[in-house]
Amino acid sequence: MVTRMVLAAAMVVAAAAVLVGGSRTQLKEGFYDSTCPQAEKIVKEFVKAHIPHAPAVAATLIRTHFHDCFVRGCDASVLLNATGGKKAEKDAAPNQTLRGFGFIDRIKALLEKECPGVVSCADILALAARDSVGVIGGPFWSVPTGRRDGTASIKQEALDQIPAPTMNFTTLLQSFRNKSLDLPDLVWLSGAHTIGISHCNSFSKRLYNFTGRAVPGDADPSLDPQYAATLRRRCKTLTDNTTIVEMDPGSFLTFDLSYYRGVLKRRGLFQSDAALITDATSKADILSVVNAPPEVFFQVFARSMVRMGAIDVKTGSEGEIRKHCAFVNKH
Ligand SMILES: *[C@@H]1O[C@H](CO)[C@@H](O)[C@H](O)[C@H]1NC(C)=O
Ligand SMILES: *[C@@H]1O[C@H](CO)[C@@H](O)[C@H](O)[C@H]1NC(C)=O
Ligand SMILES: *[C@@H]1O[C@H](CO)[C@@H](O)[C@H](O)[C@H]1NC(C)=O
Ligand SMILES: *[C@@H]1O[C@H](CO)[C@@H](O)[C@H](O)[C@H]1NC(C)=O
Ligand SMILES: *[C@@H]1O[C@H](CO)[C@@H](O)[C@H](O)[C@H]1NC(C)=O
Ligand SMILES: CC(=O)N[C@H]1CO[C@H](CO)[C@@H](O)[C@@H]1O
Repeated sequence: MVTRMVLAAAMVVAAAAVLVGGSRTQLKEGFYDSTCPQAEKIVKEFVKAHIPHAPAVAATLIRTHFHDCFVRGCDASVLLNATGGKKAEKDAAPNQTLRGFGFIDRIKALLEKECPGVVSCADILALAARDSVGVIGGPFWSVPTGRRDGTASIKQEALDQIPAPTMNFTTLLQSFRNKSLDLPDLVWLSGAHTIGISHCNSFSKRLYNFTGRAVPGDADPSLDPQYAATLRRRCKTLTDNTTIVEMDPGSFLTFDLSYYRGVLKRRGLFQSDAALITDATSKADILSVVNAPPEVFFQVFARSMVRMGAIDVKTGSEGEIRKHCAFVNKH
């Protein structure tokens, strides 16, 4: 019953999702149909050719798209390099492990050859994130396009606006609401943790120093003690910033429901994962989706990706179409 409601809500909202950006010029599906008809195909072919050899990049692309949208809207500001000694979003702590930049730059070069100055870096990122989910067993959905690229990228904004892995449910939901996203968006976009990896120091406080006393046994009580012990064998110290751990062990390269099964067993890696079952509505939504066919999760995930991809987008004559994704155009 709950499952059917989640699914029905997903379908209703998906139809209206592009309106999230506001009443200005909107994104639309097939924006490049006449100006660069091969655009989506070129992105998809590149992703299909390269992600199978580097599946971890799929997680990176989703995360980069997410970080982009949460700071200044989805305008590819996250892709800009620092200039003139000022640090860019790329240089902020949460962004330092985003490694999809070269990947996007290579797709951009192909598109500049095909139709110079037409396809934005922000759209390339949104399309590549979508296509990489499909390649690793997840859903395919229509991505509304027509985003324009921003011309600024400021490190401090990334530090302030990207939700931290240490946040509790209240703060997480507030950071999503600040971007016009809602509780289901928080719950289903977290599902992207079904793929990907983390450095130990992003969560090792939960293993060794949860209350700040740093005494043996000072672990996060919301983490399954057996799993905490397993993680302590991998992450041997509080400061280990080199060892890598899978977010969804055993299934971290497949887009599936096992992340949520782990969270329900109190085996989410981050406090922000554990937080999802501290709220009754969120927990009920997760339970219903975990007990439904994967297509239900695919639907709600795609719906939330479309909503996220519409955050504060620049359209029409705003911003620019960058020639190189790492640099604003010279005028
Ligand atoms: C952007 O900066 C990074 C280092 O932060 C560097 O590795 C990369 O080559 C730069 N990109 C370009 C196109 O210069
Ligand atoms: C959540 O975190 C915020 C900020 O750290 C804190 O003020 C609030 O009390 C916390 N809420 C709960 C329910 O723990
Ligand atoms: C939400 O936005 C308000 C107002 O801009 C800001 O003060 C607050 O820190 C934001 N909260 C989160 C969790 O990002
Ligand atoms: C443990 O956490 C506390 C409070 O966050 C901090 O002051 C302390 O330095 C940490 N201990 C270690 C060994 O890092
Ligand atoms: C890891 O920590 C060491 C020692 O604190 C530091 O020198 C190094 O730059 C860090 N590496 C990364 C990737 O953050
Ligand atoms: C360059 C930079 O921003 N480094 C930060 C990386 O993240 C750690 C922990 O979040 C910070 O302590 C560093 O300052």
